[in-house]
Amino acid sequence: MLTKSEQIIEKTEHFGAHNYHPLPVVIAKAEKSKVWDPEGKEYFDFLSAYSAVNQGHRHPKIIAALKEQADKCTLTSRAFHNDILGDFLEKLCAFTGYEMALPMNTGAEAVETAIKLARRWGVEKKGIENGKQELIFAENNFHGRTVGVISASTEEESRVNYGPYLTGIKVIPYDNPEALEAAITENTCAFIFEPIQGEAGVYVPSEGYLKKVREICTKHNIMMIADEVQTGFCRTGRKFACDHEDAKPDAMALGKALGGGVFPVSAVVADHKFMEVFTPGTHGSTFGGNPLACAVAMAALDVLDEEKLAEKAENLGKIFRDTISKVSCKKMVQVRGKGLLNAVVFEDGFQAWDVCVALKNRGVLAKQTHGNIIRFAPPLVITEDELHQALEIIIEVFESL
Ligand code: IF1
Repeated sequence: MLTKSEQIIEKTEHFGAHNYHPLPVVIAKAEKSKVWDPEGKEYFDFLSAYSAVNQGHRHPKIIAALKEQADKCTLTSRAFHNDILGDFLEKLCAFTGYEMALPMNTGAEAVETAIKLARRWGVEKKGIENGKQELIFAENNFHGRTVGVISASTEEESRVNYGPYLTGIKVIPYDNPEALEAAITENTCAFIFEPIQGEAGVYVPSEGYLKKVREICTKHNIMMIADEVQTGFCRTGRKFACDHEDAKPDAMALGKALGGGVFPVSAVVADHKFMEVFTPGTHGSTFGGNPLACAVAMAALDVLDEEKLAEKAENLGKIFRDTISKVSCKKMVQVRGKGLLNAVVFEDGFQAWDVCVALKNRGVLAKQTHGNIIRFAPPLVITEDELHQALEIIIEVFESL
């Protein structure tokens, strides 16, 4: 007899496209920093849906906002105004410190929107001939799955046989200001990058990199565009990862935790002098800015402020890295990260998958990336006590390697 979890996995694999290889665990219920499988086994969630659940699973304030809005109005499209979009945009602008916002749904759409913003700005404000625009990206980036965005990817797995790709893209080494400066031409519109590279294995650039990027972009009149989809909304111990160096981008792509783990909500924020290039009919989305998304996102932003989740991430992140760095495990090479976006790097060729399975069996859910790296990113509402409980399990598993 198959267990309930095994039956569910079998059905999902049978009817679903095989574009994922998940850990063999089924989540049926979730609350705060914990999740449960159909058999009732409890787990600490150390992935947080790749940082989309910063506010914790099913935060009561966010769920209440969802329910209240669901009883009033859920979708209007942008052909008409709705009575909550203005409030949401105002709140997002206040939270991020920008003059304007353009709402979309997923992170990849936000990045696509940023690409369109940069290309159009290049023509209309910088005088680049349409079709000649260039964008600079960093090696080992991850910005989503659309054809446009994977055109900038250096990950063979993400790109394989999906050509032809976008042109006008230059890819430079990350954490290398000289390479950025050398890649800029008169046709360059923007440098689009992650302030900490998530999928690359929580790769934190050298101190001062973000400031230098800011200086170079200003000097050469190109847009500095930060993809804060994963690093944003308090995950790294600040509201946004660029805040660590007070390096304010010209535009940010936002997503994931903007929807509080409840609803897909994304956006691009920028000041008027950039955002004004969008005119009626030149960009849009059926669902972008829908009332349900607005209500959820406003509650999600409130929770980040009210529960001081940036400070919490900063403090708990230190405890996490301090504790892990003292573990005696010969296969472990490094623990790195900022706030509660952390990764443990094992020696080359190490099969971190097996460690993730062992952690799962002990009640901690985490996922490996690039074979030998495990990301640890619990919901920011995890308590210090819960963090210590989870660390005990992680340490036991690491020491048994
Ligand atoms: C998957 C990775 C993380 C992102 C940044 C944009 C997007 C993402 C910096 C696109 C999305 C996701 C997508 C998800 C897994 C996850 C991921 F491992 F694939 F790379 F977090 F590290 N910019 N990241 O990290 O946002 O369109 O997905 O809303 O399974 O593809 P999206």
